[in-house]
Amino acid sequence: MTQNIKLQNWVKEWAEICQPEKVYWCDGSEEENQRLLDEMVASGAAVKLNDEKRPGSYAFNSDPSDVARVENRTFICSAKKEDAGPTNNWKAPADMKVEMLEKYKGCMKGRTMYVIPFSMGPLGSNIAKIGVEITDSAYVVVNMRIMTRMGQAVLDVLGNDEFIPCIHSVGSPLAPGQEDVRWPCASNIDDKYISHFPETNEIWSFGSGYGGNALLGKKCLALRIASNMAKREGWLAEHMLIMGITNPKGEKKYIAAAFPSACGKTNLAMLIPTIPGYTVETVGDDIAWMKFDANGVLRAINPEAGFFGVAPFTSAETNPNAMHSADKNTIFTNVGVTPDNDIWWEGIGWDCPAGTIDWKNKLHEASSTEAVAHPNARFTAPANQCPCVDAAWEDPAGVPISAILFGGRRPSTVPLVYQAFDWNHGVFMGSIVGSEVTAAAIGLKAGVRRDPFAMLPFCGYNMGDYFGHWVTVGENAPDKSKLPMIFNVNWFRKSPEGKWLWPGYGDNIRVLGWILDRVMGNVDAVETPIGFVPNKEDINIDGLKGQAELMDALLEVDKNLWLDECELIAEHQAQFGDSLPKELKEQYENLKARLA
Ligand code: TSX
Ligand code: MN
Repeated sequence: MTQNIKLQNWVKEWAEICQPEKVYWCDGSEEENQRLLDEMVASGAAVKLNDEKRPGSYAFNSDPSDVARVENRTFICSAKKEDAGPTNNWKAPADMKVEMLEKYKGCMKGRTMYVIPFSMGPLGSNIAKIGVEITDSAYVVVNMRIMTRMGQAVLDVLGNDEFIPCIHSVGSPLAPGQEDVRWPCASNIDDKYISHFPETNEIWSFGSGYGGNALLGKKCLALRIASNMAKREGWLAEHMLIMGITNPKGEKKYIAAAFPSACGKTNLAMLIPTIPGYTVETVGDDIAWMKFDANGVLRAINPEAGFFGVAPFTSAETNPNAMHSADKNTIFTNVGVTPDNDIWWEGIGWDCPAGTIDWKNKLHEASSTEAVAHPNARFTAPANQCPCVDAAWEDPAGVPISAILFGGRRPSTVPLVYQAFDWNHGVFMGSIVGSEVTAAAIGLKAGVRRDPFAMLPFCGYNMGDYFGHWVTVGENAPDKSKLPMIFNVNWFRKSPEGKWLWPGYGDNIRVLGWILDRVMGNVDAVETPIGFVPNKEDINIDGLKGQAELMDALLEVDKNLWLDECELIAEHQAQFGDSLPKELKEQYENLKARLA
């Protein structure tokens, strides 16, 4: 329990609005967790998986309409529209609250209101932020228990301090005697809202029970709200993995990396090096909070406690460490369940057993072309179960960041790796991150979707101002010589015939090795108009058959393609209008001049 009057009053206030059958304060204990899971198995919402194969693990299937984040229903409710910027949906805070309060009235009838105190970041760390989520979903409770530090211990640390209030409802009240469905949610997309009030640090979510829409500590708090706090307070809240890399000499460096979705961020975070002598260890796979320490070193923490990873095509082949993270005590959502209560998904590495039930709860026929798992199916797994989790992953001081990587899927134009000339050039690099989008890309020029800093769906304020904040962080760095070096990587370059030019996966250590050598000043590089590119003999390709012949194409900087790219960059920059920092306009002009 808590003596925090503000918290007590806030919960009371929302109980009056939502009218739940009862209010339950989560203590985060093992017994509580087991009781909720047992209740969900009894109600048919969850399947308990085979205790021999998947101890402590459960499978849930969502409503077919509630399978992913809803970007067109995600709102930044700042007082001024321009503070949300051109890339966010905006509504005035008061208007949004009036509209949503109508929805929340009586929305928890017949349900339990759970109160979840949670900490993003190690409990008691001065970098950590405490939130409290109110929800009517027990599924949210058991997921938050994996993804955050949750329960009574958080209330003890909170005392009478401020917390970030997060309100969530699946928006599906039960009439007396009405039987529940397996996955309650609002049936109409226009009844879903993921709203953020950055000026008052509030999150209001309604109508969806899925992932980032409902586990409010993650994208909503640790990115959209935290990015606002970070701007105000002079630090960085980023959509980045954090990993430690040790070279054969035993020298260890940490890097942070941002990639748009479907680029294999979790795979990189847990990479198994193919060159002997290198080690990779994981601090986080999704979010980094970074601040300068007293010595002027930029240090990063992972505010999360688990992985909410995409399941399909995760396998012993592509990511054994992710597979082992999910060996036990894991929640699976929208995967197939086999007759012996194991899980299955496309690309898991073995054939689908006969009698598997698909994510829509239907028997999967061998002849069927329908997916067994939804493409956005997930595993929720505790980070401390990751075989390669870094020893410092919970260090409240964070880990020192030596390099920041950006990247995307770029079949042409962008070399395997190149390094920014300086901080502002690196900020420019982050601001033009883009990734190839296929089929659905009709109408999009060159098939590149820009996703600056991989933050397009997660920046909680004007993206132009966000670029400016990155420039300011560099300007205000206590010691500019200690700023991380910035790189762009591209594992996805193809030959004109459409063949991958780089093997990727564990072989990416060969690129990370070069990056470490650059950081330590061990290797020189070729200065090109776009940045420093490796001398091809400095990328270790020992043991890669046929790779030597591909290195020129892989590292090539084609001036004409880059001049075409400049046209696209100009268009991209134009959308930010006056909010685009002059430094980035300058970077663009400089790039064009170097290409001329
Ligand atoms: O995750 C990926 N990474 C990063 C790994 C640390 N993927 C999967 C992307 C979807 C999530 C990759 N796909 C990577 C990569 O580096 N590279 C590729 C492209 C690729 C795919 C298959 C091959 C090579 C490259 N296979 C052969 O060459 C045999
Ligand atoms: Mn992410």
